[in-house]
Amino acid sequence: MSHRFAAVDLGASGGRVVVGTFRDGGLDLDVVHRFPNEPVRVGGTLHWDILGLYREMLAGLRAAGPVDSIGIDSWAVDYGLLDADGALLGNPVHYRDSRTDGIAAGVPDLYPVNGLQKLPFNTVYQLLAAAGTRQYQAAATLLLIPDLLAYWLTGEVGAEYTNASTTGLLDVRTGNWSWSSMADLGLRADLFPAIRRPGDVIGHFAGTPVVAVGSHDTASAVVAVPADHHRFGYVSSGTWSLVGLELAHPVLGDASRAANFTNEGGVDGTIRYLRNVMGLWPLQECLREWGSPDIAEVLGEAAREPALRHVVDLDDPVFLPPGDMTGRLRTAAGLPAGAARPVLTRCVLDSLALAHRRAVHQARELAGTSPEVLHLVGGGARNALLCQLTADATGLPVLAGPVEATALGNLLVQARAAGVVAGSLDAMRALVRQTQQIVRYEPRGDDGPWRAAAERVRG
Ligand code: LRH
Repeated sequence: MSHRFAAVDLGASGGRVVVGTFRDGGLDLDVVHRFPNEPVRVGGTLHWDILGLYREMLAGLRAAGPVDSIGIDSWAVDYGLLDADGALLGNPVHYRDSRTDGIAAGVPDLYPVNGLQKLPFNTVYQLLAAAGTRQYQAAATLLLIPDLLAYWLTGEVGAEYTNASTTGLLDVRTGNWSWSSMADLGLRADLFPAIRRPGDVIGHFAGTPVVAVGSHDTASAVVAVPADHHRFGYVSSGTWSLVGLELAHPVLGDASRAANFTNEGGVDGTIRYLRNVMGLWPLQECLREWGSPDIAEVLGEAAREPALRHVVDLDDPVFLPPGDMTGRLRTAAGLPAGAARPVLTRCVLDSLALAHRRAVHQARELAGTSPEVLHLVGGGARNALLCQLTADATGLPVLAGPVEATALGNLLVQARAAGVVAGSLDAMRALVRQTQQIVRYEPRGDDGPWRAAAERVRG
């Protein structure tokens, strides 16, 4: 007897619809539809093309054919506003838009309540930036992106917990909206629908159940980390690198706040204790400037460059917005205008490995646990140079894969809700280990050059 589920997985640079077939204890993945996610600048504001994404999602679901259920995940923090008739009020704004510049600095510390790192684009700051607009005043409901798409499929509103935990308005201690934070900030509490949990049935689309999953893509990716014990760290590697640990309880102390570590809600009441590292975004932007050359060729050139010659602090917010990434990298690294493609690529990858190192070291200190391995999941697991450099920089073996961790985590939560796979996170991870390809990278060389580079970058 086999069961098929469809995962809709939207990343900042592209989306996919993946069918997972569970049969005789095995699991096959089939990416039935891929599509680009291209933001659109209108009237000076950077938007998501949400209707285009919805159209592609429908095309993917058609290509998937009959399935037992559908689950949707996407990047975090962004939202659409509905009016009282349920119509979308304007296109969702992209978290890389400049409307939130400078907002976070003026907001009182919410860390003891939300446990969230201060990223300029957290939903709470976006809402404060939007609070004076007529759109905000006219809104009846706020839906995060996967909840918005699920609403269009089913007509049901709600706020999935893992993604709600990235808004800055969820109380990490209770797992429910922090009405007091909303009141303190003067934000409209009536916009926020009830919280739903991964595994809940949201509604139906053409007779097929739509099931809440870890709708924050990173939450789904962490479900599919193929760990066989609890002493592991992870890097969910894509446009961002989300680097951290899985914990049973949040870490809310001053040192954690100062290091800007976040306590995001995970599946099954876990805490995703992590930091956002700039990830492959700077490289993606360079590739766009270079006219999308063959990535294997670009990485091959970079691998032949000397290590750690040019490093920058990739955590610097200067790298957040789109456009002229090569220029910003050259300025930060002190490179001449003519700096060649291999030099810049190597600079980004060495710097990213260095940022992984820093986040892993900090997580270890702040949470007081020592990971024995680092699981690197997501698209970055295909990048052998990045995986090796991350092993070298952190001094930990890197277990790379699965590449489609996010879609897998989405599928596993659906399969569990349907009673097709066993209940615990450990059991789901065992299935990932048995069915997916994992590549191991051992750390090479000594720590000295990495330590020196880390000092150069951070002073
Ligand atoms: C990764 C991600 C990350 C968020 C960012 C906005 O796709 O969801 O976890 O911080 O996008």
